[in-house]
Amino acid sequence: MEKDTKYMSDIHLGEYLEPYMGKQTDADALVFSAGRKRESLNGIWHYAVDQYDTCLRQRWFEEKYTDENGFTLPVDFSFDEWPQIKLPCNWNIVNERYFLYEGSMVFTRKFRCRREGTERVILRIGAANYQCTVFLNGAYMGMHRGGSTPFCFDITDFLKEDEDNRILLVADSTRRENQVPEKNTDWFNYGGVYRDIELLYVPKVYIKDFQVNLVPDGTYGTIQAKITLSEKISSKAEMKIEELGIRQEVDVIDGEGLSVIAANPELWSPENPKLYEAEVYCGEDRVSDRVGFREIKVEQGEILLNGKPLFLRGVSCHEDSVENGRALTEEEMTETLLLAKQLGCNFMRLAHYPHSEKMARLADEMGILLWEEVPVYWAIRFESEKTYEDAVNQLRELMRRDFNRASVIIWSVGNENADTDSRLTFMSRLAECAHKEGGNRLVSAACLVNGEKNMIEDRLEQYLDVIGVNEYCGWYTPDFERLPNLLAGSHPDKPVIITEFGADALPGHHGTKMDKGTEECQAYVYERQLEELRKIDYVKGMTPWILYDFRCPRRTSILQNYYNRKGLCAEDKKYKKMAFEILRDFYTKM
Ligand code: GCB
Repeated sequence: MEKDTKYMSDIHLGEYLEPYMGKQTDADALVFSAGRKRESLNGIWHYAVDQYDTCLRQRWFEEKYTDENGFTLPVDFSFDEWPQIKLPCNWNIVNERYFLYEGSMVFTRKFRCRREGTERVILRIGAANYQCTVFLNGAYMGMHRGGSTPFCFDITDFLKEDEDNRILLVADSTRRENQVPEKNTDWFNYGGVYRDIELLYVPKVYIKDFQVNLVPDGTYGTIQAKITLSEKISSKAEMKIEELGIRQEVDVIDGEGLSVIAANPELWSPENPKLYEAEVYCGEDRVSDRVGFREIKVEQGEILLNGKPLFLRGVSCHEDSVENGRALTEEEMTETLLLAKQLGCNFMRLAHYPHSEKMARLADEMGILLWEEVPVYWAIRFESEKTYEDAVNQLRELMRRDFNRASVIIWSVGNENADTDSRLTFMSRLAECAHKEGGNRLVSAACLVNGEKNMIEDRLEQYLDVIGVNEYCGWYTPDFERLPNLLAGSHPDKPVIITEFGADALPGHHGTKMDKGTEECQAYVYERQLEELRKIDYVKGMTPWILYDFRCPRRTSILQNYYNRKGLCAEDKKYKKMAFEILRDFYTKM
């Protein structure tokens, strides 16, 4: 990028974003982070609303206070005098004035960094919605697209030792046409840097990625470990799982090492979520992870976990809280998982974007199987290659982040997308990528029903292992008789998960089962749905919509008050609607 700032001309540039776009970080830049020396940059930052993107137009990050001749320049920022905010967070919730703000917000702070010897320093940001540009000490590090996945930059060469470093982030939550998701969704567009901001300290040559899993060959007797180094060198690594007596030397050739080890781990399952500490040593580096070993597959219409048929007693869930928006605390995540357990669930659908990586870690610990999804939601630009690159990168970042999570058994490549040719090409490519890079998981998508034929029929099915079906009989489709007809008239050759059904109910609002918006009406929809779904052999799971009410700008009726009210619980996650008990009863008697 050109350095020189022309104060008067820069602000008039229409294409001011262009120069930033060329330096986009992606899944390949992610650095394995578990078990590493790290330092948190969470905490107090200074911030300013930057509605017109002046920081990027005028390059505030260069912090130029005088010109070449020493004349004082006018500046439109005061980094260290700006108000303070505690990151990570969603600004919409932290300050009521920004509740509906969508656009850029600039965040900055100073930090000191104590690097030892030749250590390198990687900046890792857990998530920033949607676009985030990153600057350090006046230099542009790069940008990231995608509002829910982590990203990394090696910032070593720009760091100052023993003095303050200035970091500056511009998080831009603008909804745009060419993004994933698009402009229109059914959830709240929370802005901000809302997951952990950290520095990872790594040796000069480091372990870039470590993937470990049970080999899915039906023997449950082999573990596989894949080690990727930051450089294409040859070396030796060691993989240890003390509890299993494993200490295995791994040959690393051209930066890659693969080891296949005979072992008999206790298998991970919801009933027995057994985890082991796995460590890798290579040169000066060491990483570790708590991992479970399990096998998932589909055979003859059954979903098999560790060889045994499984019914997925699930529920869908958004990442949303009254107090914290999408920046859930670990306590809130635990509360959500416990709520699902109370409901009798062994499975959750984390809709419609990657939830926090902590959620998957907690699910590993607590024994809840997961469906994870990328926000290829409703209508996006399926014909655009740029949009595809964005979508596939988000998928790859998610898969890389959660590769070692035993709980994650399904990658979903999207939700409710009309069955057009361009969508088929787009999403089949995503499914292929998930099969190739996603480890031992099933690939799915939440598909629409063919309404005209009233059939489960979508051309994408041929690329999926399990078919997700969203149907709203009794709600959006008022005629309930369509449900038995739909189920009886469809002959899918793969297991089906009913990924959505449901109805809105305002907590505490009562009436008859015919009164929309009452708890009785929602409960009735659940009763009728369960009565029909239980009879169908090919239905191997369900994730009704949804565990708790969540904020949604589209929902403006008096009963909704900007909330999607299809929750089984109210937005406080405490109040349980009548339908909660109906589903709980169904699941616990199964
Ligand atoms: C759907 C969507 C989900 C919505 C839900 C609803 O089919 O997949 O994102 O929130 O319906 O409540 O309308």
